[in-house]
Amino acid sequence: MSTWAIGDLQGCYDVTQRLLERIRFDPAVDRLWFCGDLVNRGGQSIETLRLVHSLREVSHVVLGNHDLSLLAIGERSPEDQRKVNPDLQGVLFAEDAPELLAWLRSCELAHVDRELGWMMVHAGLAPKWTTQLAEKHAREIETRLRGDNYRKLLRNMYGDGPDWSPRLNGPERDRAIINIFTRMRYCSPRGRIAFEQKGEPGSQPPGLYPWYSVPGRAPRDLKVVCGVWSGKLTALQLDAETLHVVQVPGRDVAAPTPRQRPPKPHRAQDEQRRRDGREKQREKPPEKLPVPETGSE
Ligand SMILES: [Mn+2]
Repeated sequence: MSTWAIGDLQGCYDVTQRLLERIRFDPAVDRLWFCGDLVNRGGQSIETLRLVHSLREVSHVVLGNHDLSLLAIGERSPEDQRKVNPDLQGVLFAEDAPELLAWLRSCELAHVDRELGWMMVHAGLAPKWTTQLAEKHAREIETRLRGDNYRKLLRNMYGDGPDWSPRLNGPERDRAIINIFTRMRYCSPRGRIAFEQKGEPGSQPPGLYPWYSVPGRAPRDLKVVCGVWSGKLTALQLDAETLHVVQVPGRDVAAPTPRQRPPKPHRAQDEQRRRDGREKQREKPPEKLPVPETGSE
C-alpha cells in the first residue's frame, strides 16, 4: 500500500492515466492525494474531473484556484457560461455537471494526516500559520462552501486583497484565506502575496520569499505538499522512507496534418514553444514538485 501526492492535473486526462500507470496505482490498496487545479488548460477537463470523482473513495482532493473558479462560473447564467473556454464549457454543460460540481464543492482547502505526517494545500501557507492554524482557517472556508450561502462566497472570492490579518472578517477574510491557500507562491516576510511573481525560486526580487522559506515563519510539525504549474505531471510518494518522485511529460500536442504544414514552423509548434517558455518560467525545480517542507527546516 502506498500513498501518492499528485500535482496539478489541469485537465490532462491522458497524462494523468499515464502517471497512474507509472506508479502502478491500485485502488484496492493505494491512496491518492490530489493537489488541486484538476481542470482547465488541458482540454480534457470533464474526463479528468470524472476520473478523480470516480476515485473519491480512495483519494483526497484540495481545491485550486481553477477549481474554485469553475465553481464560481457554475453559478452563472448559461449565457455567461458560454463565454468561457471550450474546455470548461465541456464541464459546465455536461449531463453530470451538477453531481461533479457538488462533489467538487465538498472538497477541502487543506488536507491533514497527522499519522502520515503530511499536510496538502494547493499553493501555500501564510508565514505565521502553524499547521493547526492553517487547518482551522481551511475549515472556515470549507464550512461556508458546503453551507447555504456558498454562492455569496464564490461571488466575493475574486480579488488580490486584502493581506491576511487574523482580525479580518466577512468576505475580506474569506478572500484572504482563499488567496493564501490557492494562489500564494512568493510573499514578503509579513505575508503580503506577490501575485505577479510566477518564476522559479531565485527569480524573485529581493524581499520576497517562497512561502515555505520565509524568514521567521511559524514552526510546522508536518511536511507540506503543494501543487505547482509546470510542464510535467508529478507524483510524490508520501509514505516512502526517501524522496520518491515519479514524473511524466505534460500533455501531448496534436501532430499537425501534412496539408496544413507550411514551410515555416507550424503554428502548433510555435504555440508549443511559447507554452514551453511560459511553463519553464513558472516551473519550480523538479525536486520541489510538489514541494515538500520538512519540519526541521
Ligand atoms: Mn493554481
